[in-house]
Amino acid sequence: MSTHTSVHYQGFHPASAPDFAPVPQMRKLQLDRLNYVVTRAYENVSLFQARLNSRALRPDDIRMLEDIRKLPFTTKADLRDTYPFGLFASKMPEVVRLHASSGTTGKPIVVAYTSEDVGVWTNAMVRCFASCGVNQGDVVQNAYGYGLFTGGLGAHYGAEAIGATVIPISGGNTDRQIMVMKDFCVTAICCTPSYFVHLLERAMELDVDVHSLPLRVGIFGAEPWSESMRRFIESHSSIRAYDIYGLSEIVGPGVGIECSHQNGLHILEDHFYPEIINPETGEPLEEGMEGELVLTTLSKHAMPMIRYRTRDITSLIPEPCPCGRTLRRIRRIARRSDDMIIIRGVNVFASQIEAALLAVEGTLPHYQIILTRSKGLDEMEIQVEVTPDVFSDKIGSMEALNRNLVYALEQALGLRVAIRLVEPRAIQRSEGKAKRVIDRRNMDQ
Ligand code: DLL
Repeated sequence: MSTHTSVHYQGFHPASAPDFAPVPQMRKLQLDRLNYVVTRAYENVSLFQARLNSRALRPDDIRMLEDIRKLPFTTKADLRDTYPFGLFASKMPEVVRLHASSGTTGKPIVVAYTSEDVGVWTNAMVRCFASCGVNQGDVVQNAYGYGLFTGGLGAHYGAEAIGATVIPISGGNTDRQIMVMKDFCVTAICCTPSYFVHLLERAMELDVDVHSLPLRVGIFGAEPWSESMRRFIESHSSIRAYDIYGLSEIVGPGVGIECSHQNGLHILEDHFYPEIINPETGEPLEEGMEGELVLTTLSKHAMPMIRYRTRDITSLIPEPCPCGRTLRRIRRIARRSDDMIIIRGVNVFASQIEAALLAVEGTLPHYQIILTRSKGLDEMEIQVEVTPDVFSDKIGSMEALNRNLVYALEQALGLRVAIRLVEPRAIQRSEGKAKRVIDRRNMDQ
């Protein structure tokens, strides 16, 4: 019999100990690591050194955590301007891995890892899997893309390190994914939420009853998704759908993860220090207020990121989480500060549209927002797929659904928009991040 009294936290793994560290201990660790990373960046990254010098700042001016606010922000433009290796703090022989993110315009951004950094990332991902109840004995189908995208290898290393059996299937080849899911007794899947919805629909077409499979956990991220999407996924399968957050510039997946309470994402803040700022002024916001997430890497070597402006909009949740983790939580990321659509003077986000659409019975979570410009005026049309029942029913039910949707969207957006109901499968499926907005405004002038 054990002489220890053991506290049983759900989803605990030995690597998860920092998740439950007392807050003062965590703050001390963060300050120590911040001092190290600022010194390292100052000594090795000329852009950072020049910026500190121009503010007459030295690394030892950082005496407490709040002093982080004195430091300059880093932006995506900095990564582009110094492409490819300008922000590296390690010499190439120490770099064991490069990843890149394509972005929507221009050159990709390149990110680097030493072997210690790969260790940090793996540690973060092990804790993410543990938090979602994935452990040794699980069979993990990793359908995030392998390659320059961080999703595939990030999830792979974490799943393998926790002792699960990993199936490195990558994205795509949907019929084979379903065969593997069934034949290999998969218990957990990692992919984008939009791709999982596609897998569910294809399984149905192939007469595979997903409810009867051992699949019980989904770890979904890399794109915004809504609570309504979670309800759709959880009711069309027997899984619990967890939100995972991350970005290449910081590490990849594993910056934040939900726990069994599925109410906000814990930031692995011994590695990634979060702040929320007003995106217009750059001023820090009080806990609980919504703004732009700014992250500082505390333990990476090859590419320390100091006060990186993610453009992701969220807020810190002030209340402690009932799971016992002391790591602070952010609310799910529903939008980015740079993906706002302005239509006739009204600000609109794709996530608001998704939530409104899915609240109306008869629609499927496949939709696209088409922006056009006619005679100098911006127009928005939302194309949304309807269920086969609605589609094959009388014209009357399509018209009624259209009216309901126009009303639901008007309530949600404060704007009357055109809706086009399309047949199931009319909207192209993606294997990774879904493309929700098609902007033809500059083509139609
Ligand atoms: O998407 C890393 C990742 C892979 C995260 C797999 C989760 C799972 P990037 O391609 O650099 O990296 O894109 C990062 O995607 O700034 C967010 O805008 C968005 N994003 C990532 N996760 C979420 C999420 C990966 N859970 C950008 N919810 C980020 C909403 C997300 N948006």
